[in-house]
Amino acid sequence: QLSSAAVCARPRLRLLESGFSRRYSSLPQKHACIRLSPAVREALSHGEPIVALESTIISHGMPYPQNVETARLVEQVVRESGSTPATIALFDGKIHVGLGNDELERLGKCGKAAVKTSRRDMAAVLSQRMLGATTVSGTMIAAHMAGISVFATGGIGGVHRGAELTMDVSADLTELGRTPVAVVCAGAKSILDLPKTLEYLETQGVPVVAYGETKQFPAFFSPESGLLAPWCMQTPDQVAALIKSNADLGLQTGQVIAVPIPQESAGGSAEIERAISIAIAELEKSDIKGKECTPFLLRRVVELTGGVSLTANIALIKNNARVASRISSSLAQMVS
Ligand code: PSU
Ligand code: MN
Repeated sequence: QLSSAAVCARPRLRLLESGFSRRYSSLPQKHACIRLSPAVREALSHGEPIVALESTIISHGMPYPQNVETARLVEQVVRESGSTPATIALFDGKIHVGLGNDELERLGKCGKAAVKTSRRDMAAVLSQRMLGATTVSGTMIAAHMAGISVFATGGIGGVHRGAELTMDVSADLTELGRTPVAVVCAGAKSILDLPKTLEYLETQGVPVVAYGETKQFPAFFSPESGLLAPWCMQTPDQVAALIKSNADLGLQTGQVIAVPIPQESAGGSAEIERAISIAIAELEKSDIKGKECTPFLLRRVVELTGGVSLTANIALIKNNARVASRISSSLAQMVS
């Protein structure tokens, strides 16, 4: 006696046996909820390099209009370094991979009224046809569905200070443990507990790579955190080979490629660290909880430094986009 689920599964099984899945598994047509931009579709179909970009950084990470300007600049950097940018956000019940100018503008203007969307929120935002800005975790899910394996952002979420009481651990970290996308970032902000963040990434089986002439895991605004990174690599080819080996092994884990902020943009880091301490003290006195914590801290640090942190933030994102674009180019050549 076959269950109805087994009966329904039969035609699909036949398709699998006929090689359907093997031939088409990396093409996203099978995901009806994805809408690729023409440029991204073109790049995917030719095996050309692509870099995914997140959108929470636009809606919740920076004020308008710098957020939209930065998003455009970052896309330009990706193009100039040889890859196609794919900024990801949720509009009208679809995952948009590659945004047009109007969509970027809509997202930037909407700001915090957009839903900050991590794994937990994806299905709810899509089903309710809301405007969703994807975090690192949400962007990784969408990038992987679209067949994109390199993603650039500013910083990843992590284990929050005091997590031993609050259990506030970013969904970015568990996503890195289950979704094979390389996240190129400037490490994590010292609003977080960085030693615990590295411990948690080890538990999740995520290789963390310090990129360039450094042995340390970078702390976003500062090139140094005082913590050694488990791996160090100096070239895009080395990182591309890591990503390829991970796939060859069939591992479903992502990678953190941590690029120190360029020296010339790191000047304000002492002032920024002071602002971070103040912002954390304010957070502790407030009743802000959960997913509102990170946006609150990001906003206060920008305000307290009078924009110094914003300038550094923009510089490091562009730098990460450049590195990601080169890694993606190297990977595309390696697998072609
Ligand atoms: N850290 C930053 N800038 C950001 C974020 C984190 O320095 O914009 C955003 C990213 O979208 C990240 C998310 O995925 O915040 C993590 O939020 P939470 O800590 O609530 O998991
Ligand atoms: Mn959290």
